[in-house]
Amino acid sequence: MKRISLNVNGVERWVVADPKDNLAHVLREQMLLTGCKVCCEDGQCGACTVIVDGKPIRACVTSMEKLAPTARITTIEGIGTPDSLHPLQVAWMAHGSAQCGICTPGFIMSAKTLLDRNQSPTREEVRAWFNRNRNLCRCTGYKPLIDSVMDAAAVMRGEKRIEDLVPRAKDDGSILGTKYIRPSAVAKVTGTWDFGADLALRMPKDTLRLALVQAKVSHALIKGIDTSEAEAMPGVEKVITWNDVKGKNAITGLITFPTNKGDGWDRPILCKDKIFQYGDAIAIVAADTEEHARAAADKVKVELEVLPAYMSGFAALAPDAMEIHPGVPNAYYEQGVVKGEETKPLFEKAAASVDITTYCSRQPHLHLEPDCGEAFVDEDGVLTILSKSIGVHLHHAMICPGLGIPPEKLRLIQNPTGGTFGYKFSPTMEALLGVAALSTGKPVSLVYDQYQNITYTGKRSPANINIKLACDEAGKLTAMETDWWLDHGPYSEFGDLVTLRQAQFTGAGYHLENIRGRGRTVATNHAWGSAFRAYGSPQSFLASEIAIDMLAEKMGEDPFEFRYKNLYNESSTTPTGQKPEVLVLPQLFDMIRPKYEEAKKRCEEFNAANSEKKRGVGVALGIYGCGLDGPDSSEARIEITPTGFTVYSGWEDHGQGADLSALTMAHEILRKTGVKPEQVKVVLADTKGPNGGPAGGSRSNVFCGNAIRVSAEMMVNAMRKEDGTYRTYEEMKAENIPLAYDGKWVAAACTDCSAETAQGNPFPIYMYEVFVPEVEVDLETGNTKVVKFTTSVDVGTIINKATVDGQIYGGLAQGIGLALTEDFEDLEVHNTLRDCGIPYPKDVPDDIEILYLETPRPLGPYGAAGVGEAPLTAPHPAILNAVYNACGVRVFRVPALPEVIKMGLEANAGRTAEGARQLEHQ
Ligand code: MCN
Ligand code: FES
Ligand code: FES
Repeated sequence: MKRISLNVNGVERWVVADPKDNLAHVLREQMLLTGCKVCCEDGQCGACTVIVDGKPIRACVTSMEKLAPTARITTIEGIGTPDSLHPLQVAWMAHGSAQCGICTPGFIMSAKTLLDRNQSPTREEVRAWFNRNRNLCRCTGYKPLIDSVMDAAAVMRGEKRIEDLVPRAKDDGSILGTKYIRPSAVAKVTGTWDFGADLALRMPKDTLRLALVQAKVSHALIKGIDTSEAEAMPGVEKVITWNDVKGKNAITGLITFPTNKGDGWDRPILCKDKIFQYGDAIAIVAADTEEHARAAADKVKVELEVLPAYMSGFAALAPDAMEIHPGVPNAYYEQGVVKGEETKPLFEKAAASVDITTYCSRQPHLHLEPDCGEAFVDEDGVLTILSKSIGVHLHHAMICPGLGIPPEKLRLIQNPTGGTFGYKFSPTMEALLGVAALSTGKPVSLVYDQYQNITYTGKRSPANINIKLACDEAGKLTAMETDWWLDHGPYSEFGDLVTLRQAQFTGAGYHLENIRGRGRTVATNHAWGSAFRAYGSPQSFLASEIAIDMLAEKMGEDPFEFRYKNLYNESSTTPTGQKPEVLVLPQLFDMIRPKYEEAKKRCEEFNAANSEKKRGVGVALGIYGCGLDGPDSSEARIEITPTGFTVYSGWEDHGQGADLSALTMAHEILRKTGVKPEQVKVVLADTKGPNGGPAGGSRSNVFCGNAIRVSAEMMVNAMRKEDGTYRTYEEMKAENIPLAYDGKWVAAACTDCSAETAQGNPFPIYMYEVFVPEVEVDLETGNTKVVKFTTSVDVGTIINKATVDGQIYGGLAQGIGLALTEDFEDLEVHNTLRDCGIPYPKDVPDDIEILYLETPRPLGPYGAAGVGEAPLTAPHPAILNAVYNACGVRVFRVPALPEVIKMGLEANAGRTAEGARQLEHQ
């Protein structure tokens, strides 16, 4: 320990710290300057960037002893306050650049050092700067961040006024469809938005810090757990095992399909007899500090009998594979598709057909904020769990029986959340926090490091899909056959649903009336399958959007026009036999056609001038439903207060902007009373409040939005006087009129899809998108980059323009990662953000063009659909189709790593040489 003088934000201060400790730790934990966020603790993400003597420094890898005694440190807390914001902070808010906000302070600090040196950077210079300083963002696709820096620079040069950056309400006071700023933006850009790890530092003194004892193998029997040495370690309060769990000690997946062969209670809270996957929690150590808890966790001895690990669907389906859950076959759910005529005769008389197999990877979510949470028992004896949950009511039902407490004694609240992209549709640590708080009787906190976060949270379920597609002489699709399996890891929660998604979306978008297919959900010992943005559809579209490209080629037609003539028409139904709610695909194709033609020309010109690199353009369409599948509903409540209104909604915020959305949905009706947006307060995601349903399936804008709209209408109706004016709060009270209104919205016409045929009407509303990327392939190395991305999108009426733009940019960036770099397969390799292939700024093009069609949806609030998942439905087959167009290499699996493309190039070259030889012999 050493007494160290630090100049922080212009003030000389003293700390007593370990010189070996890192600056981020000291700033956060000793000085409580939690605007310095820590996500990777490995110099990979830039979230912890602070300024030291004018340079951007990653504080997590800067030890205290490395700091010069004269070092002047600036943190986000030192560059602006809510009343006096730096131009970068205003620009960040104005462009919706703080989505989840976990990366925001780091980016702003990094950008400040650039603008302090150069007030006129080019966009490329800004991108290169962020890339060099390892600033990562998983939400925005980077483009809005560059826009923000350019605008801030213009303000600093005196060319723009800061107030001109701030989007305004329309003349009539409405904020619908504007770029109005989200209520949480000021806190996010000033570093005061307290994420779970920040909150952990602000918990009461007696809070116990938790560490997990986790499995280091993927499949084993537990023969014994010895906690004695750990219990004697310094600071340890308790070592908790399965024996301390009062309930069923299992998390239920709420299986809704009677055809599932398991009972849904296959995921232990704390493992008792068996390890099912790497990282499984075996015990929890509760201690006075995190360091003590982790040190003691290392001393828990677990005796194991290691079993063969089935790390893929291929392995788990092998005839000699043992049952991962004894008594339940590894292929535990089957889904059929039966639509229209028998397909076999149609294939026999087809003019052309293709038969391919595609494999979509175990894409990791790579949200930057590691999983974290807190729990305590409140003064009413209610166990209260704070976490990143994006389904507080859902998780309540999933974990309550396992904990063994009555439902009314459990409350879940969502913390400010640094991105989830769906992994938090599954409960992660909620039950562990609950068990620890109950068994110690003290408040607890648990914060994963990035390694735990990556290795022990759910992933996208890999799917292996065989698809056959046929067309007639006119190039019209006649039949499709599919056969697939989906590797869902060891836990069945929602496994049936993602298997059903293959039936719902493979071949979607086309007039395709005859389909036969069969798929299975397979248990393996790899990471458990959780929801991931566009849930299930990237697997489907990888198959059908490559197959249709190949069929077009067989028919000698342009892939764009071949698709165009096969799109949904007035008489079409979806693969599940549902009539599309709007017909927009032809218009989306018409809008983007000129861009496609320009792109083809650009690529031809580039290719004529270059021999070492080749460019190509691809196309794919993507569709996704808004809703949970079948019957679904949402509730909300609006209360009038002396100063305005409070909106209560279950709308969980991953970073997509639920606060602003709930405000906009309510204000659009409430504004009739003269209320301003800033007078409407929003309270979200608490099981004590209304059940909005989970923020998954791009459903919240439609479902929570409608429920809020209904509540607002009820409120306004109650406030309306006979003369058409509105009562005040005081008048409502004086007249004894209720002050709060509960709205509910139900998707009344939706029905479940059958397990045998997949036929049904699962979603009330769909989102539609067409993807046209341009790629450049290095013929020597196989290295591929996306140089431009154009997309046309219909997500109904736009509720907030900055939000929707941001959702699309961010989703496309994840699609680029999915196509080219991201994976979670090898536990030895894929365990950091960088090694899992997360795209840095240089990996995502700045040239992204979005063309909007706003077709109002009859059932959408103000005509809106959702948007979150549309951009990740099918950007990756579009990219693979572009790779083929560029260099003739067909890749059938993602990620299409350089070595895969290189192998294809070499094989093609071999084939070409062989062909030339054969010609010579003729
Ligand atoms: N929206 C809009 N106008 C429309 C449609 C939507 O302004 N016509 C806005 C909504 O008001 C909302 C956002 O777009 O702010 C997304 O709406 P919606 O598609 O209904 O999705 P949810 O609110 O239910 O959010 C979940 C969705 C999903 S399923 C994942 S996964 C996801 C996503 O959104 N994860 C995200 N977006 C994310 N964005 C960030 N930054 N971080 C994540 O983890
Ligand atoms: Fe420091 Fe990631 S670079 S937390
Ligand atoms: Fe950048 Fe979420 S806003 S990671």
